[in-house]
Amino acid sequence: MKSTNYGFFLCLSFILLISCGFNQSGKENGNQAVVSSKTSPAPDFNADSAYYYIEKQTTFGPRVPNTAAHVACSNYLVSELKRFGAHVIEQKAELKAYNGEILHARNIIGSFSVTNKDRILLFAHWDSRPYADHDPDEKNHQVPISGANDGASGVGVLLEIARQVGMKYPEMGMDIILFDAEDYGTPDFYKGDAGEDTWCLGSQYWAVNPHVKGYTARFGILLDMVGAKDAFFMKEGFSREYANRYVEKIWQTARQLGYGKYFINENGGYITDDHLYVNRLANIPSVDIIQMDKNSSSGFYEHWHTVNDTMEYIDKETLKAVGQTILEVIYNEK
Ligand code: AHN
Ligand code: ZN
Repeated sequence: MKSTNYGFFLCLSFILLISCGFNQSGKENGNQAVVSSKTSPAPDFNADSAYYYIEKQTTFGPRVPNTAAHVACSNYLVSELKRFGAHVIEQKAELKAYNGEILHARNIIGSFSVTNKDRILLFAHWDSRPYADHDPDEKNHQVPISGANDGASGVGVLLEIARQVGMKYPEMGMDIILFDAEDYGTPDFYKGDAGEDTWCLGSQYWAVNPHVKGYTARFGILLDMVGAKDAFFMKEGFSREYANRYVEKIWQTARQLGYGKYFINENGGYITDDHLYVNRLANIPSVDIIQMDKNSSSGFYEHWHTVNDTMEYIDKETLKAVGQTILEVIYNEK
């Protein structure tokens, strides 16, 4: 009698074990596989949290160098990174703009596992453009932009990644760099003689003056304009040229997570962005995740460099697709 009872319970627990195992093995959603959190070491990216960080940045007003809003926002970004447990360095630099103006710039570097030699670098620009020079209304061309997508979206996603990394460290060391003075490039209306390389001043400075002597990373990922509804990211040209292995890894990871409608499996054009200088001057193979659209008049998303680059057009699903893909890449790198 006793032995039959044991047999029954043994059998029952075996059935329970098996059914639990099936529940954990990831479900199918249409034909897009959804990777279960149980099969991946990556934490869940919280898009509400990223959205909040984006909105918060815009409340300071346009983050244009040499303004009070710019200083206030940089203090906020530094304090958030510290709150998440990062070791933070503020790299101050006086940078010359296209018109000769001196910009009081700050690159903000947040590091996790500083003694680990195997590192991943994530970056975005945190300043916003002083001119809406692509606005359909010419009266707006001198108006600074809110830059919810152009600037704040990449930073918001990186802050949420920093929060997650602070709670559970990946195997790799990690640095997040928020570059300044990316978007102070020569405006279309400028009649004077502008020099070369007037965009990406903060990253150009950092790439030749890294925050740590001899700094390097296995690879880098730049997030630029990653928050628009129905955004799509093509494989950018310089990224393919310098870091194709990582382009493939990122786009494949996104597909596996079911985000193939955002990460299009097609080649896009070449864009001068912060990653170009990190690739060329710092020799770190870096990928730009950026919304380019060769069918739009600007070459980018609809509200690029207009007064309408506001929170209204920021979409949490896009933030989730980008943030979860990056977390997946980071936590599976050994
Ligand atoms: C050029 O227009 C050459 N580069 C633009 C890069 C950029 C501007 N990213 C955000 N705003
Ligand atoms: Zn811009």
